[in-house]
Amino acid sequence: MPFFQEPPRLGNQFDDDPLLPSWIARHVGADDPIVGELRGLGEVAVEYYGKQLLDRENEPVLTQWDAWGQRIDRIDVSPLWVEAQVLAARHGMVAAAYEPRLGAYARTHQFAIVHVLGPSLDVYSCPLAMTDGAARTLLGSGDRALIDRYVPRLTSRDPAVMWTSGQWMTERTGGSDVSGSETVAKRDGDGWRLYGTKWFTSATTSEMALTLARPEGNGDGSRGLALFLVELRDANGRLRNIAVNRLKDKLGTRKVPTAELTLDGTPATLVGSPSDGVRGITPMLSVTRTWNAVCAVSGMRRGLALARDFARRRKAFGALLVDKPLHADTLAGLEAEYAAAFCLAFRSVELLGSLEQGASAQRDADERLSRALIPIAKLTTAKQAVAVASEAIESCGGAGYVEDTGLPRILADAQVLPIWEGTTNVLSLDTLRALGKGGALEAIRAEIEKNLAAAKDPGLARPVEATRSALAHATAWVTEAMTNPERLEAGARRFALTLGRSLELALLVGHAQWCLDNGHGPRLGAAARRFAQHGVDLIGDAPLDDTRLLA
Ligand code: MFK
Repeated sequence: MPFFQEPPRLGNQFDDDPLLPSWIARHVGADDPIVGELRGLGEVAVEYYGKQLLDRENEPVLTQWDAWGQRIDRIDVSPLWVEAQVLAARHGMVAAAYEPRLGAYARTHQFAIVHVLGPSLDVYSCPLAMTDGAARTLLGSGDRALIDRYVPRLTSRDPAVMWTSGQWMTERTGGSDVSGSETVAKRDGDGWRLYGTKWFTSATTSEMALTLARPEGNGDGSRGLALFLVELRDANGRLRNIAVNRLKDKLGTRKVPTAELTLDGTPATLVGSPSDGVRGITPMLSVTRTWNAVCAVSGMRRGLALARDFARRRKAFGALLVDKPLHADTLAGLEAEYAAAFCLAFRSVELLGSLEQGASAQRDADERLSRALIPIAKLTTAKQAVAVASEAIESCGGAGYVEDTGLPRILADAQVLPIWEGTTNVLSLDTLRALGKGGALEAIRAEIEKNLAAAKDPGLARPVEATRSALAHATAWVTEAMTNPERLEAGARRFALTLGRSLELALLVGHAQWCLDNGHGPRLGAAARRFAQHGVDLIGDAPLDDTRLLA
């Protein structure tokens, strides 16, 4: 009988997760009904992983013309995406965040669902993230008519009622610097109409979108942009003066129907004031960047679940891979990165939840912390997601590089995470901007110290020391670099990543101590020690003259 390798399999995606059950027990309660709900979803995730593999080759198709020559621009998504829309609504992947039962922990509930189920839904997280961001932006606008018309749809659990929303910011002039946006908004007797080309519009099948455009007569730059809401189709399902020029041929997220669009008199509704649209859309950015961090950790988790299982099925050189010291060492390092990233992503989630509830006496401090924590969490976890995905597929050997195993998609899909919603460099600069508002660095230091102070176990002493030392170095560096703008900007990424990794280690230490105290075992202490060993402090100036020679 010739040898055939068994493929890696998934177990229940809630029970098998080394972090989520203890995090829920600590923050929501081990007896809360969401534990049973998440366990049920852990099985749904396994079922849909199987469907995902079968659906692997189905991609969105754009049909621009019908048989009789009419321009129709219809996009058909993959069969799994059709099912994902129903699952996402029923399981409240957006709605759970807006439901009152868990108060400030509604966000933890929502993102736990996303974490368990999301990796089996072929990046349907993309339209959901933007839908959630649109609901939050409209609520923040205070415009009663818009809130009453759209928020109940965006946050519905009924698949027949729920709408998704896009977010159209990127034009040919730029995705990071949107100040040169060329889309013009003109006002006629019927209201506003938009004219221009949107270069990268994810999930074009959504029913509505939030977008930026420059009202005629407004000045140049981003201040002259305004925020608009577009309903894509009329009552007959026809696109409202929108042409889909083509779908993007992307490295990953291939199930997401990302398109180039031309708007030629598209009716739109102004959201907020007729200028300062970038500021108007920032609630969307905070929500989608939090989604990005959670999707980064859930992607890591999926890669590791498969790599761990493979190591228990695959024999080489006379033993299972899991029993080979070097293979076990490699997996342990990846698990430590995942554990640290999880803590930072879910702490961002918790802050978002407590800010949205509004009543906290801590509100000002939370606001300062959250403004800095969101870009830091997004950029740090996205980089980890790519590194972990790359190692996870490598740990499956050649199978990890062969498309019909489904494994290469994990890496290709992870690679979008440091790019969309703000690249690592753009978010590093955003971190500096957030710290520049005052009080944010102190809020980060207080957050780190609160978690380190909880550590009593002697096994956590080294991680505590590594965190304090990295934070002190980062604080000293930024204080000094502040006087030299070129040095500050050049070192912004190393600085932001040092804050990110220090926060991760502190939060991991805090959770490890809680686990020790509450019967959840010593595993996270091991993760903290291993993560500290990987290095937290990335500060260190590269001489600017060398940079000029090299770049
Ligand atoms: C799995 C998850 C899936 C997620 C869905 C993915 C969908 C993918 C579709 C896309 O990729 S859409 C494109 C995403 N593009 C970006 O995220 C843009 C990246 N660029 C930036 O973030 C730039 O920093 C930014 C465009 C915001 C800079 O613009 P400006 O014109 O230079 O704005 P400016 O002057 O810095 O900020 C304007 C105001 O907004 C300021 O307020 P004030 O006027 O009161 O001073 C800023 O403080 C404020 N602001 C800017 N960024 C903020 C913010 N406020 C809060 N949070 C922020 N992040």
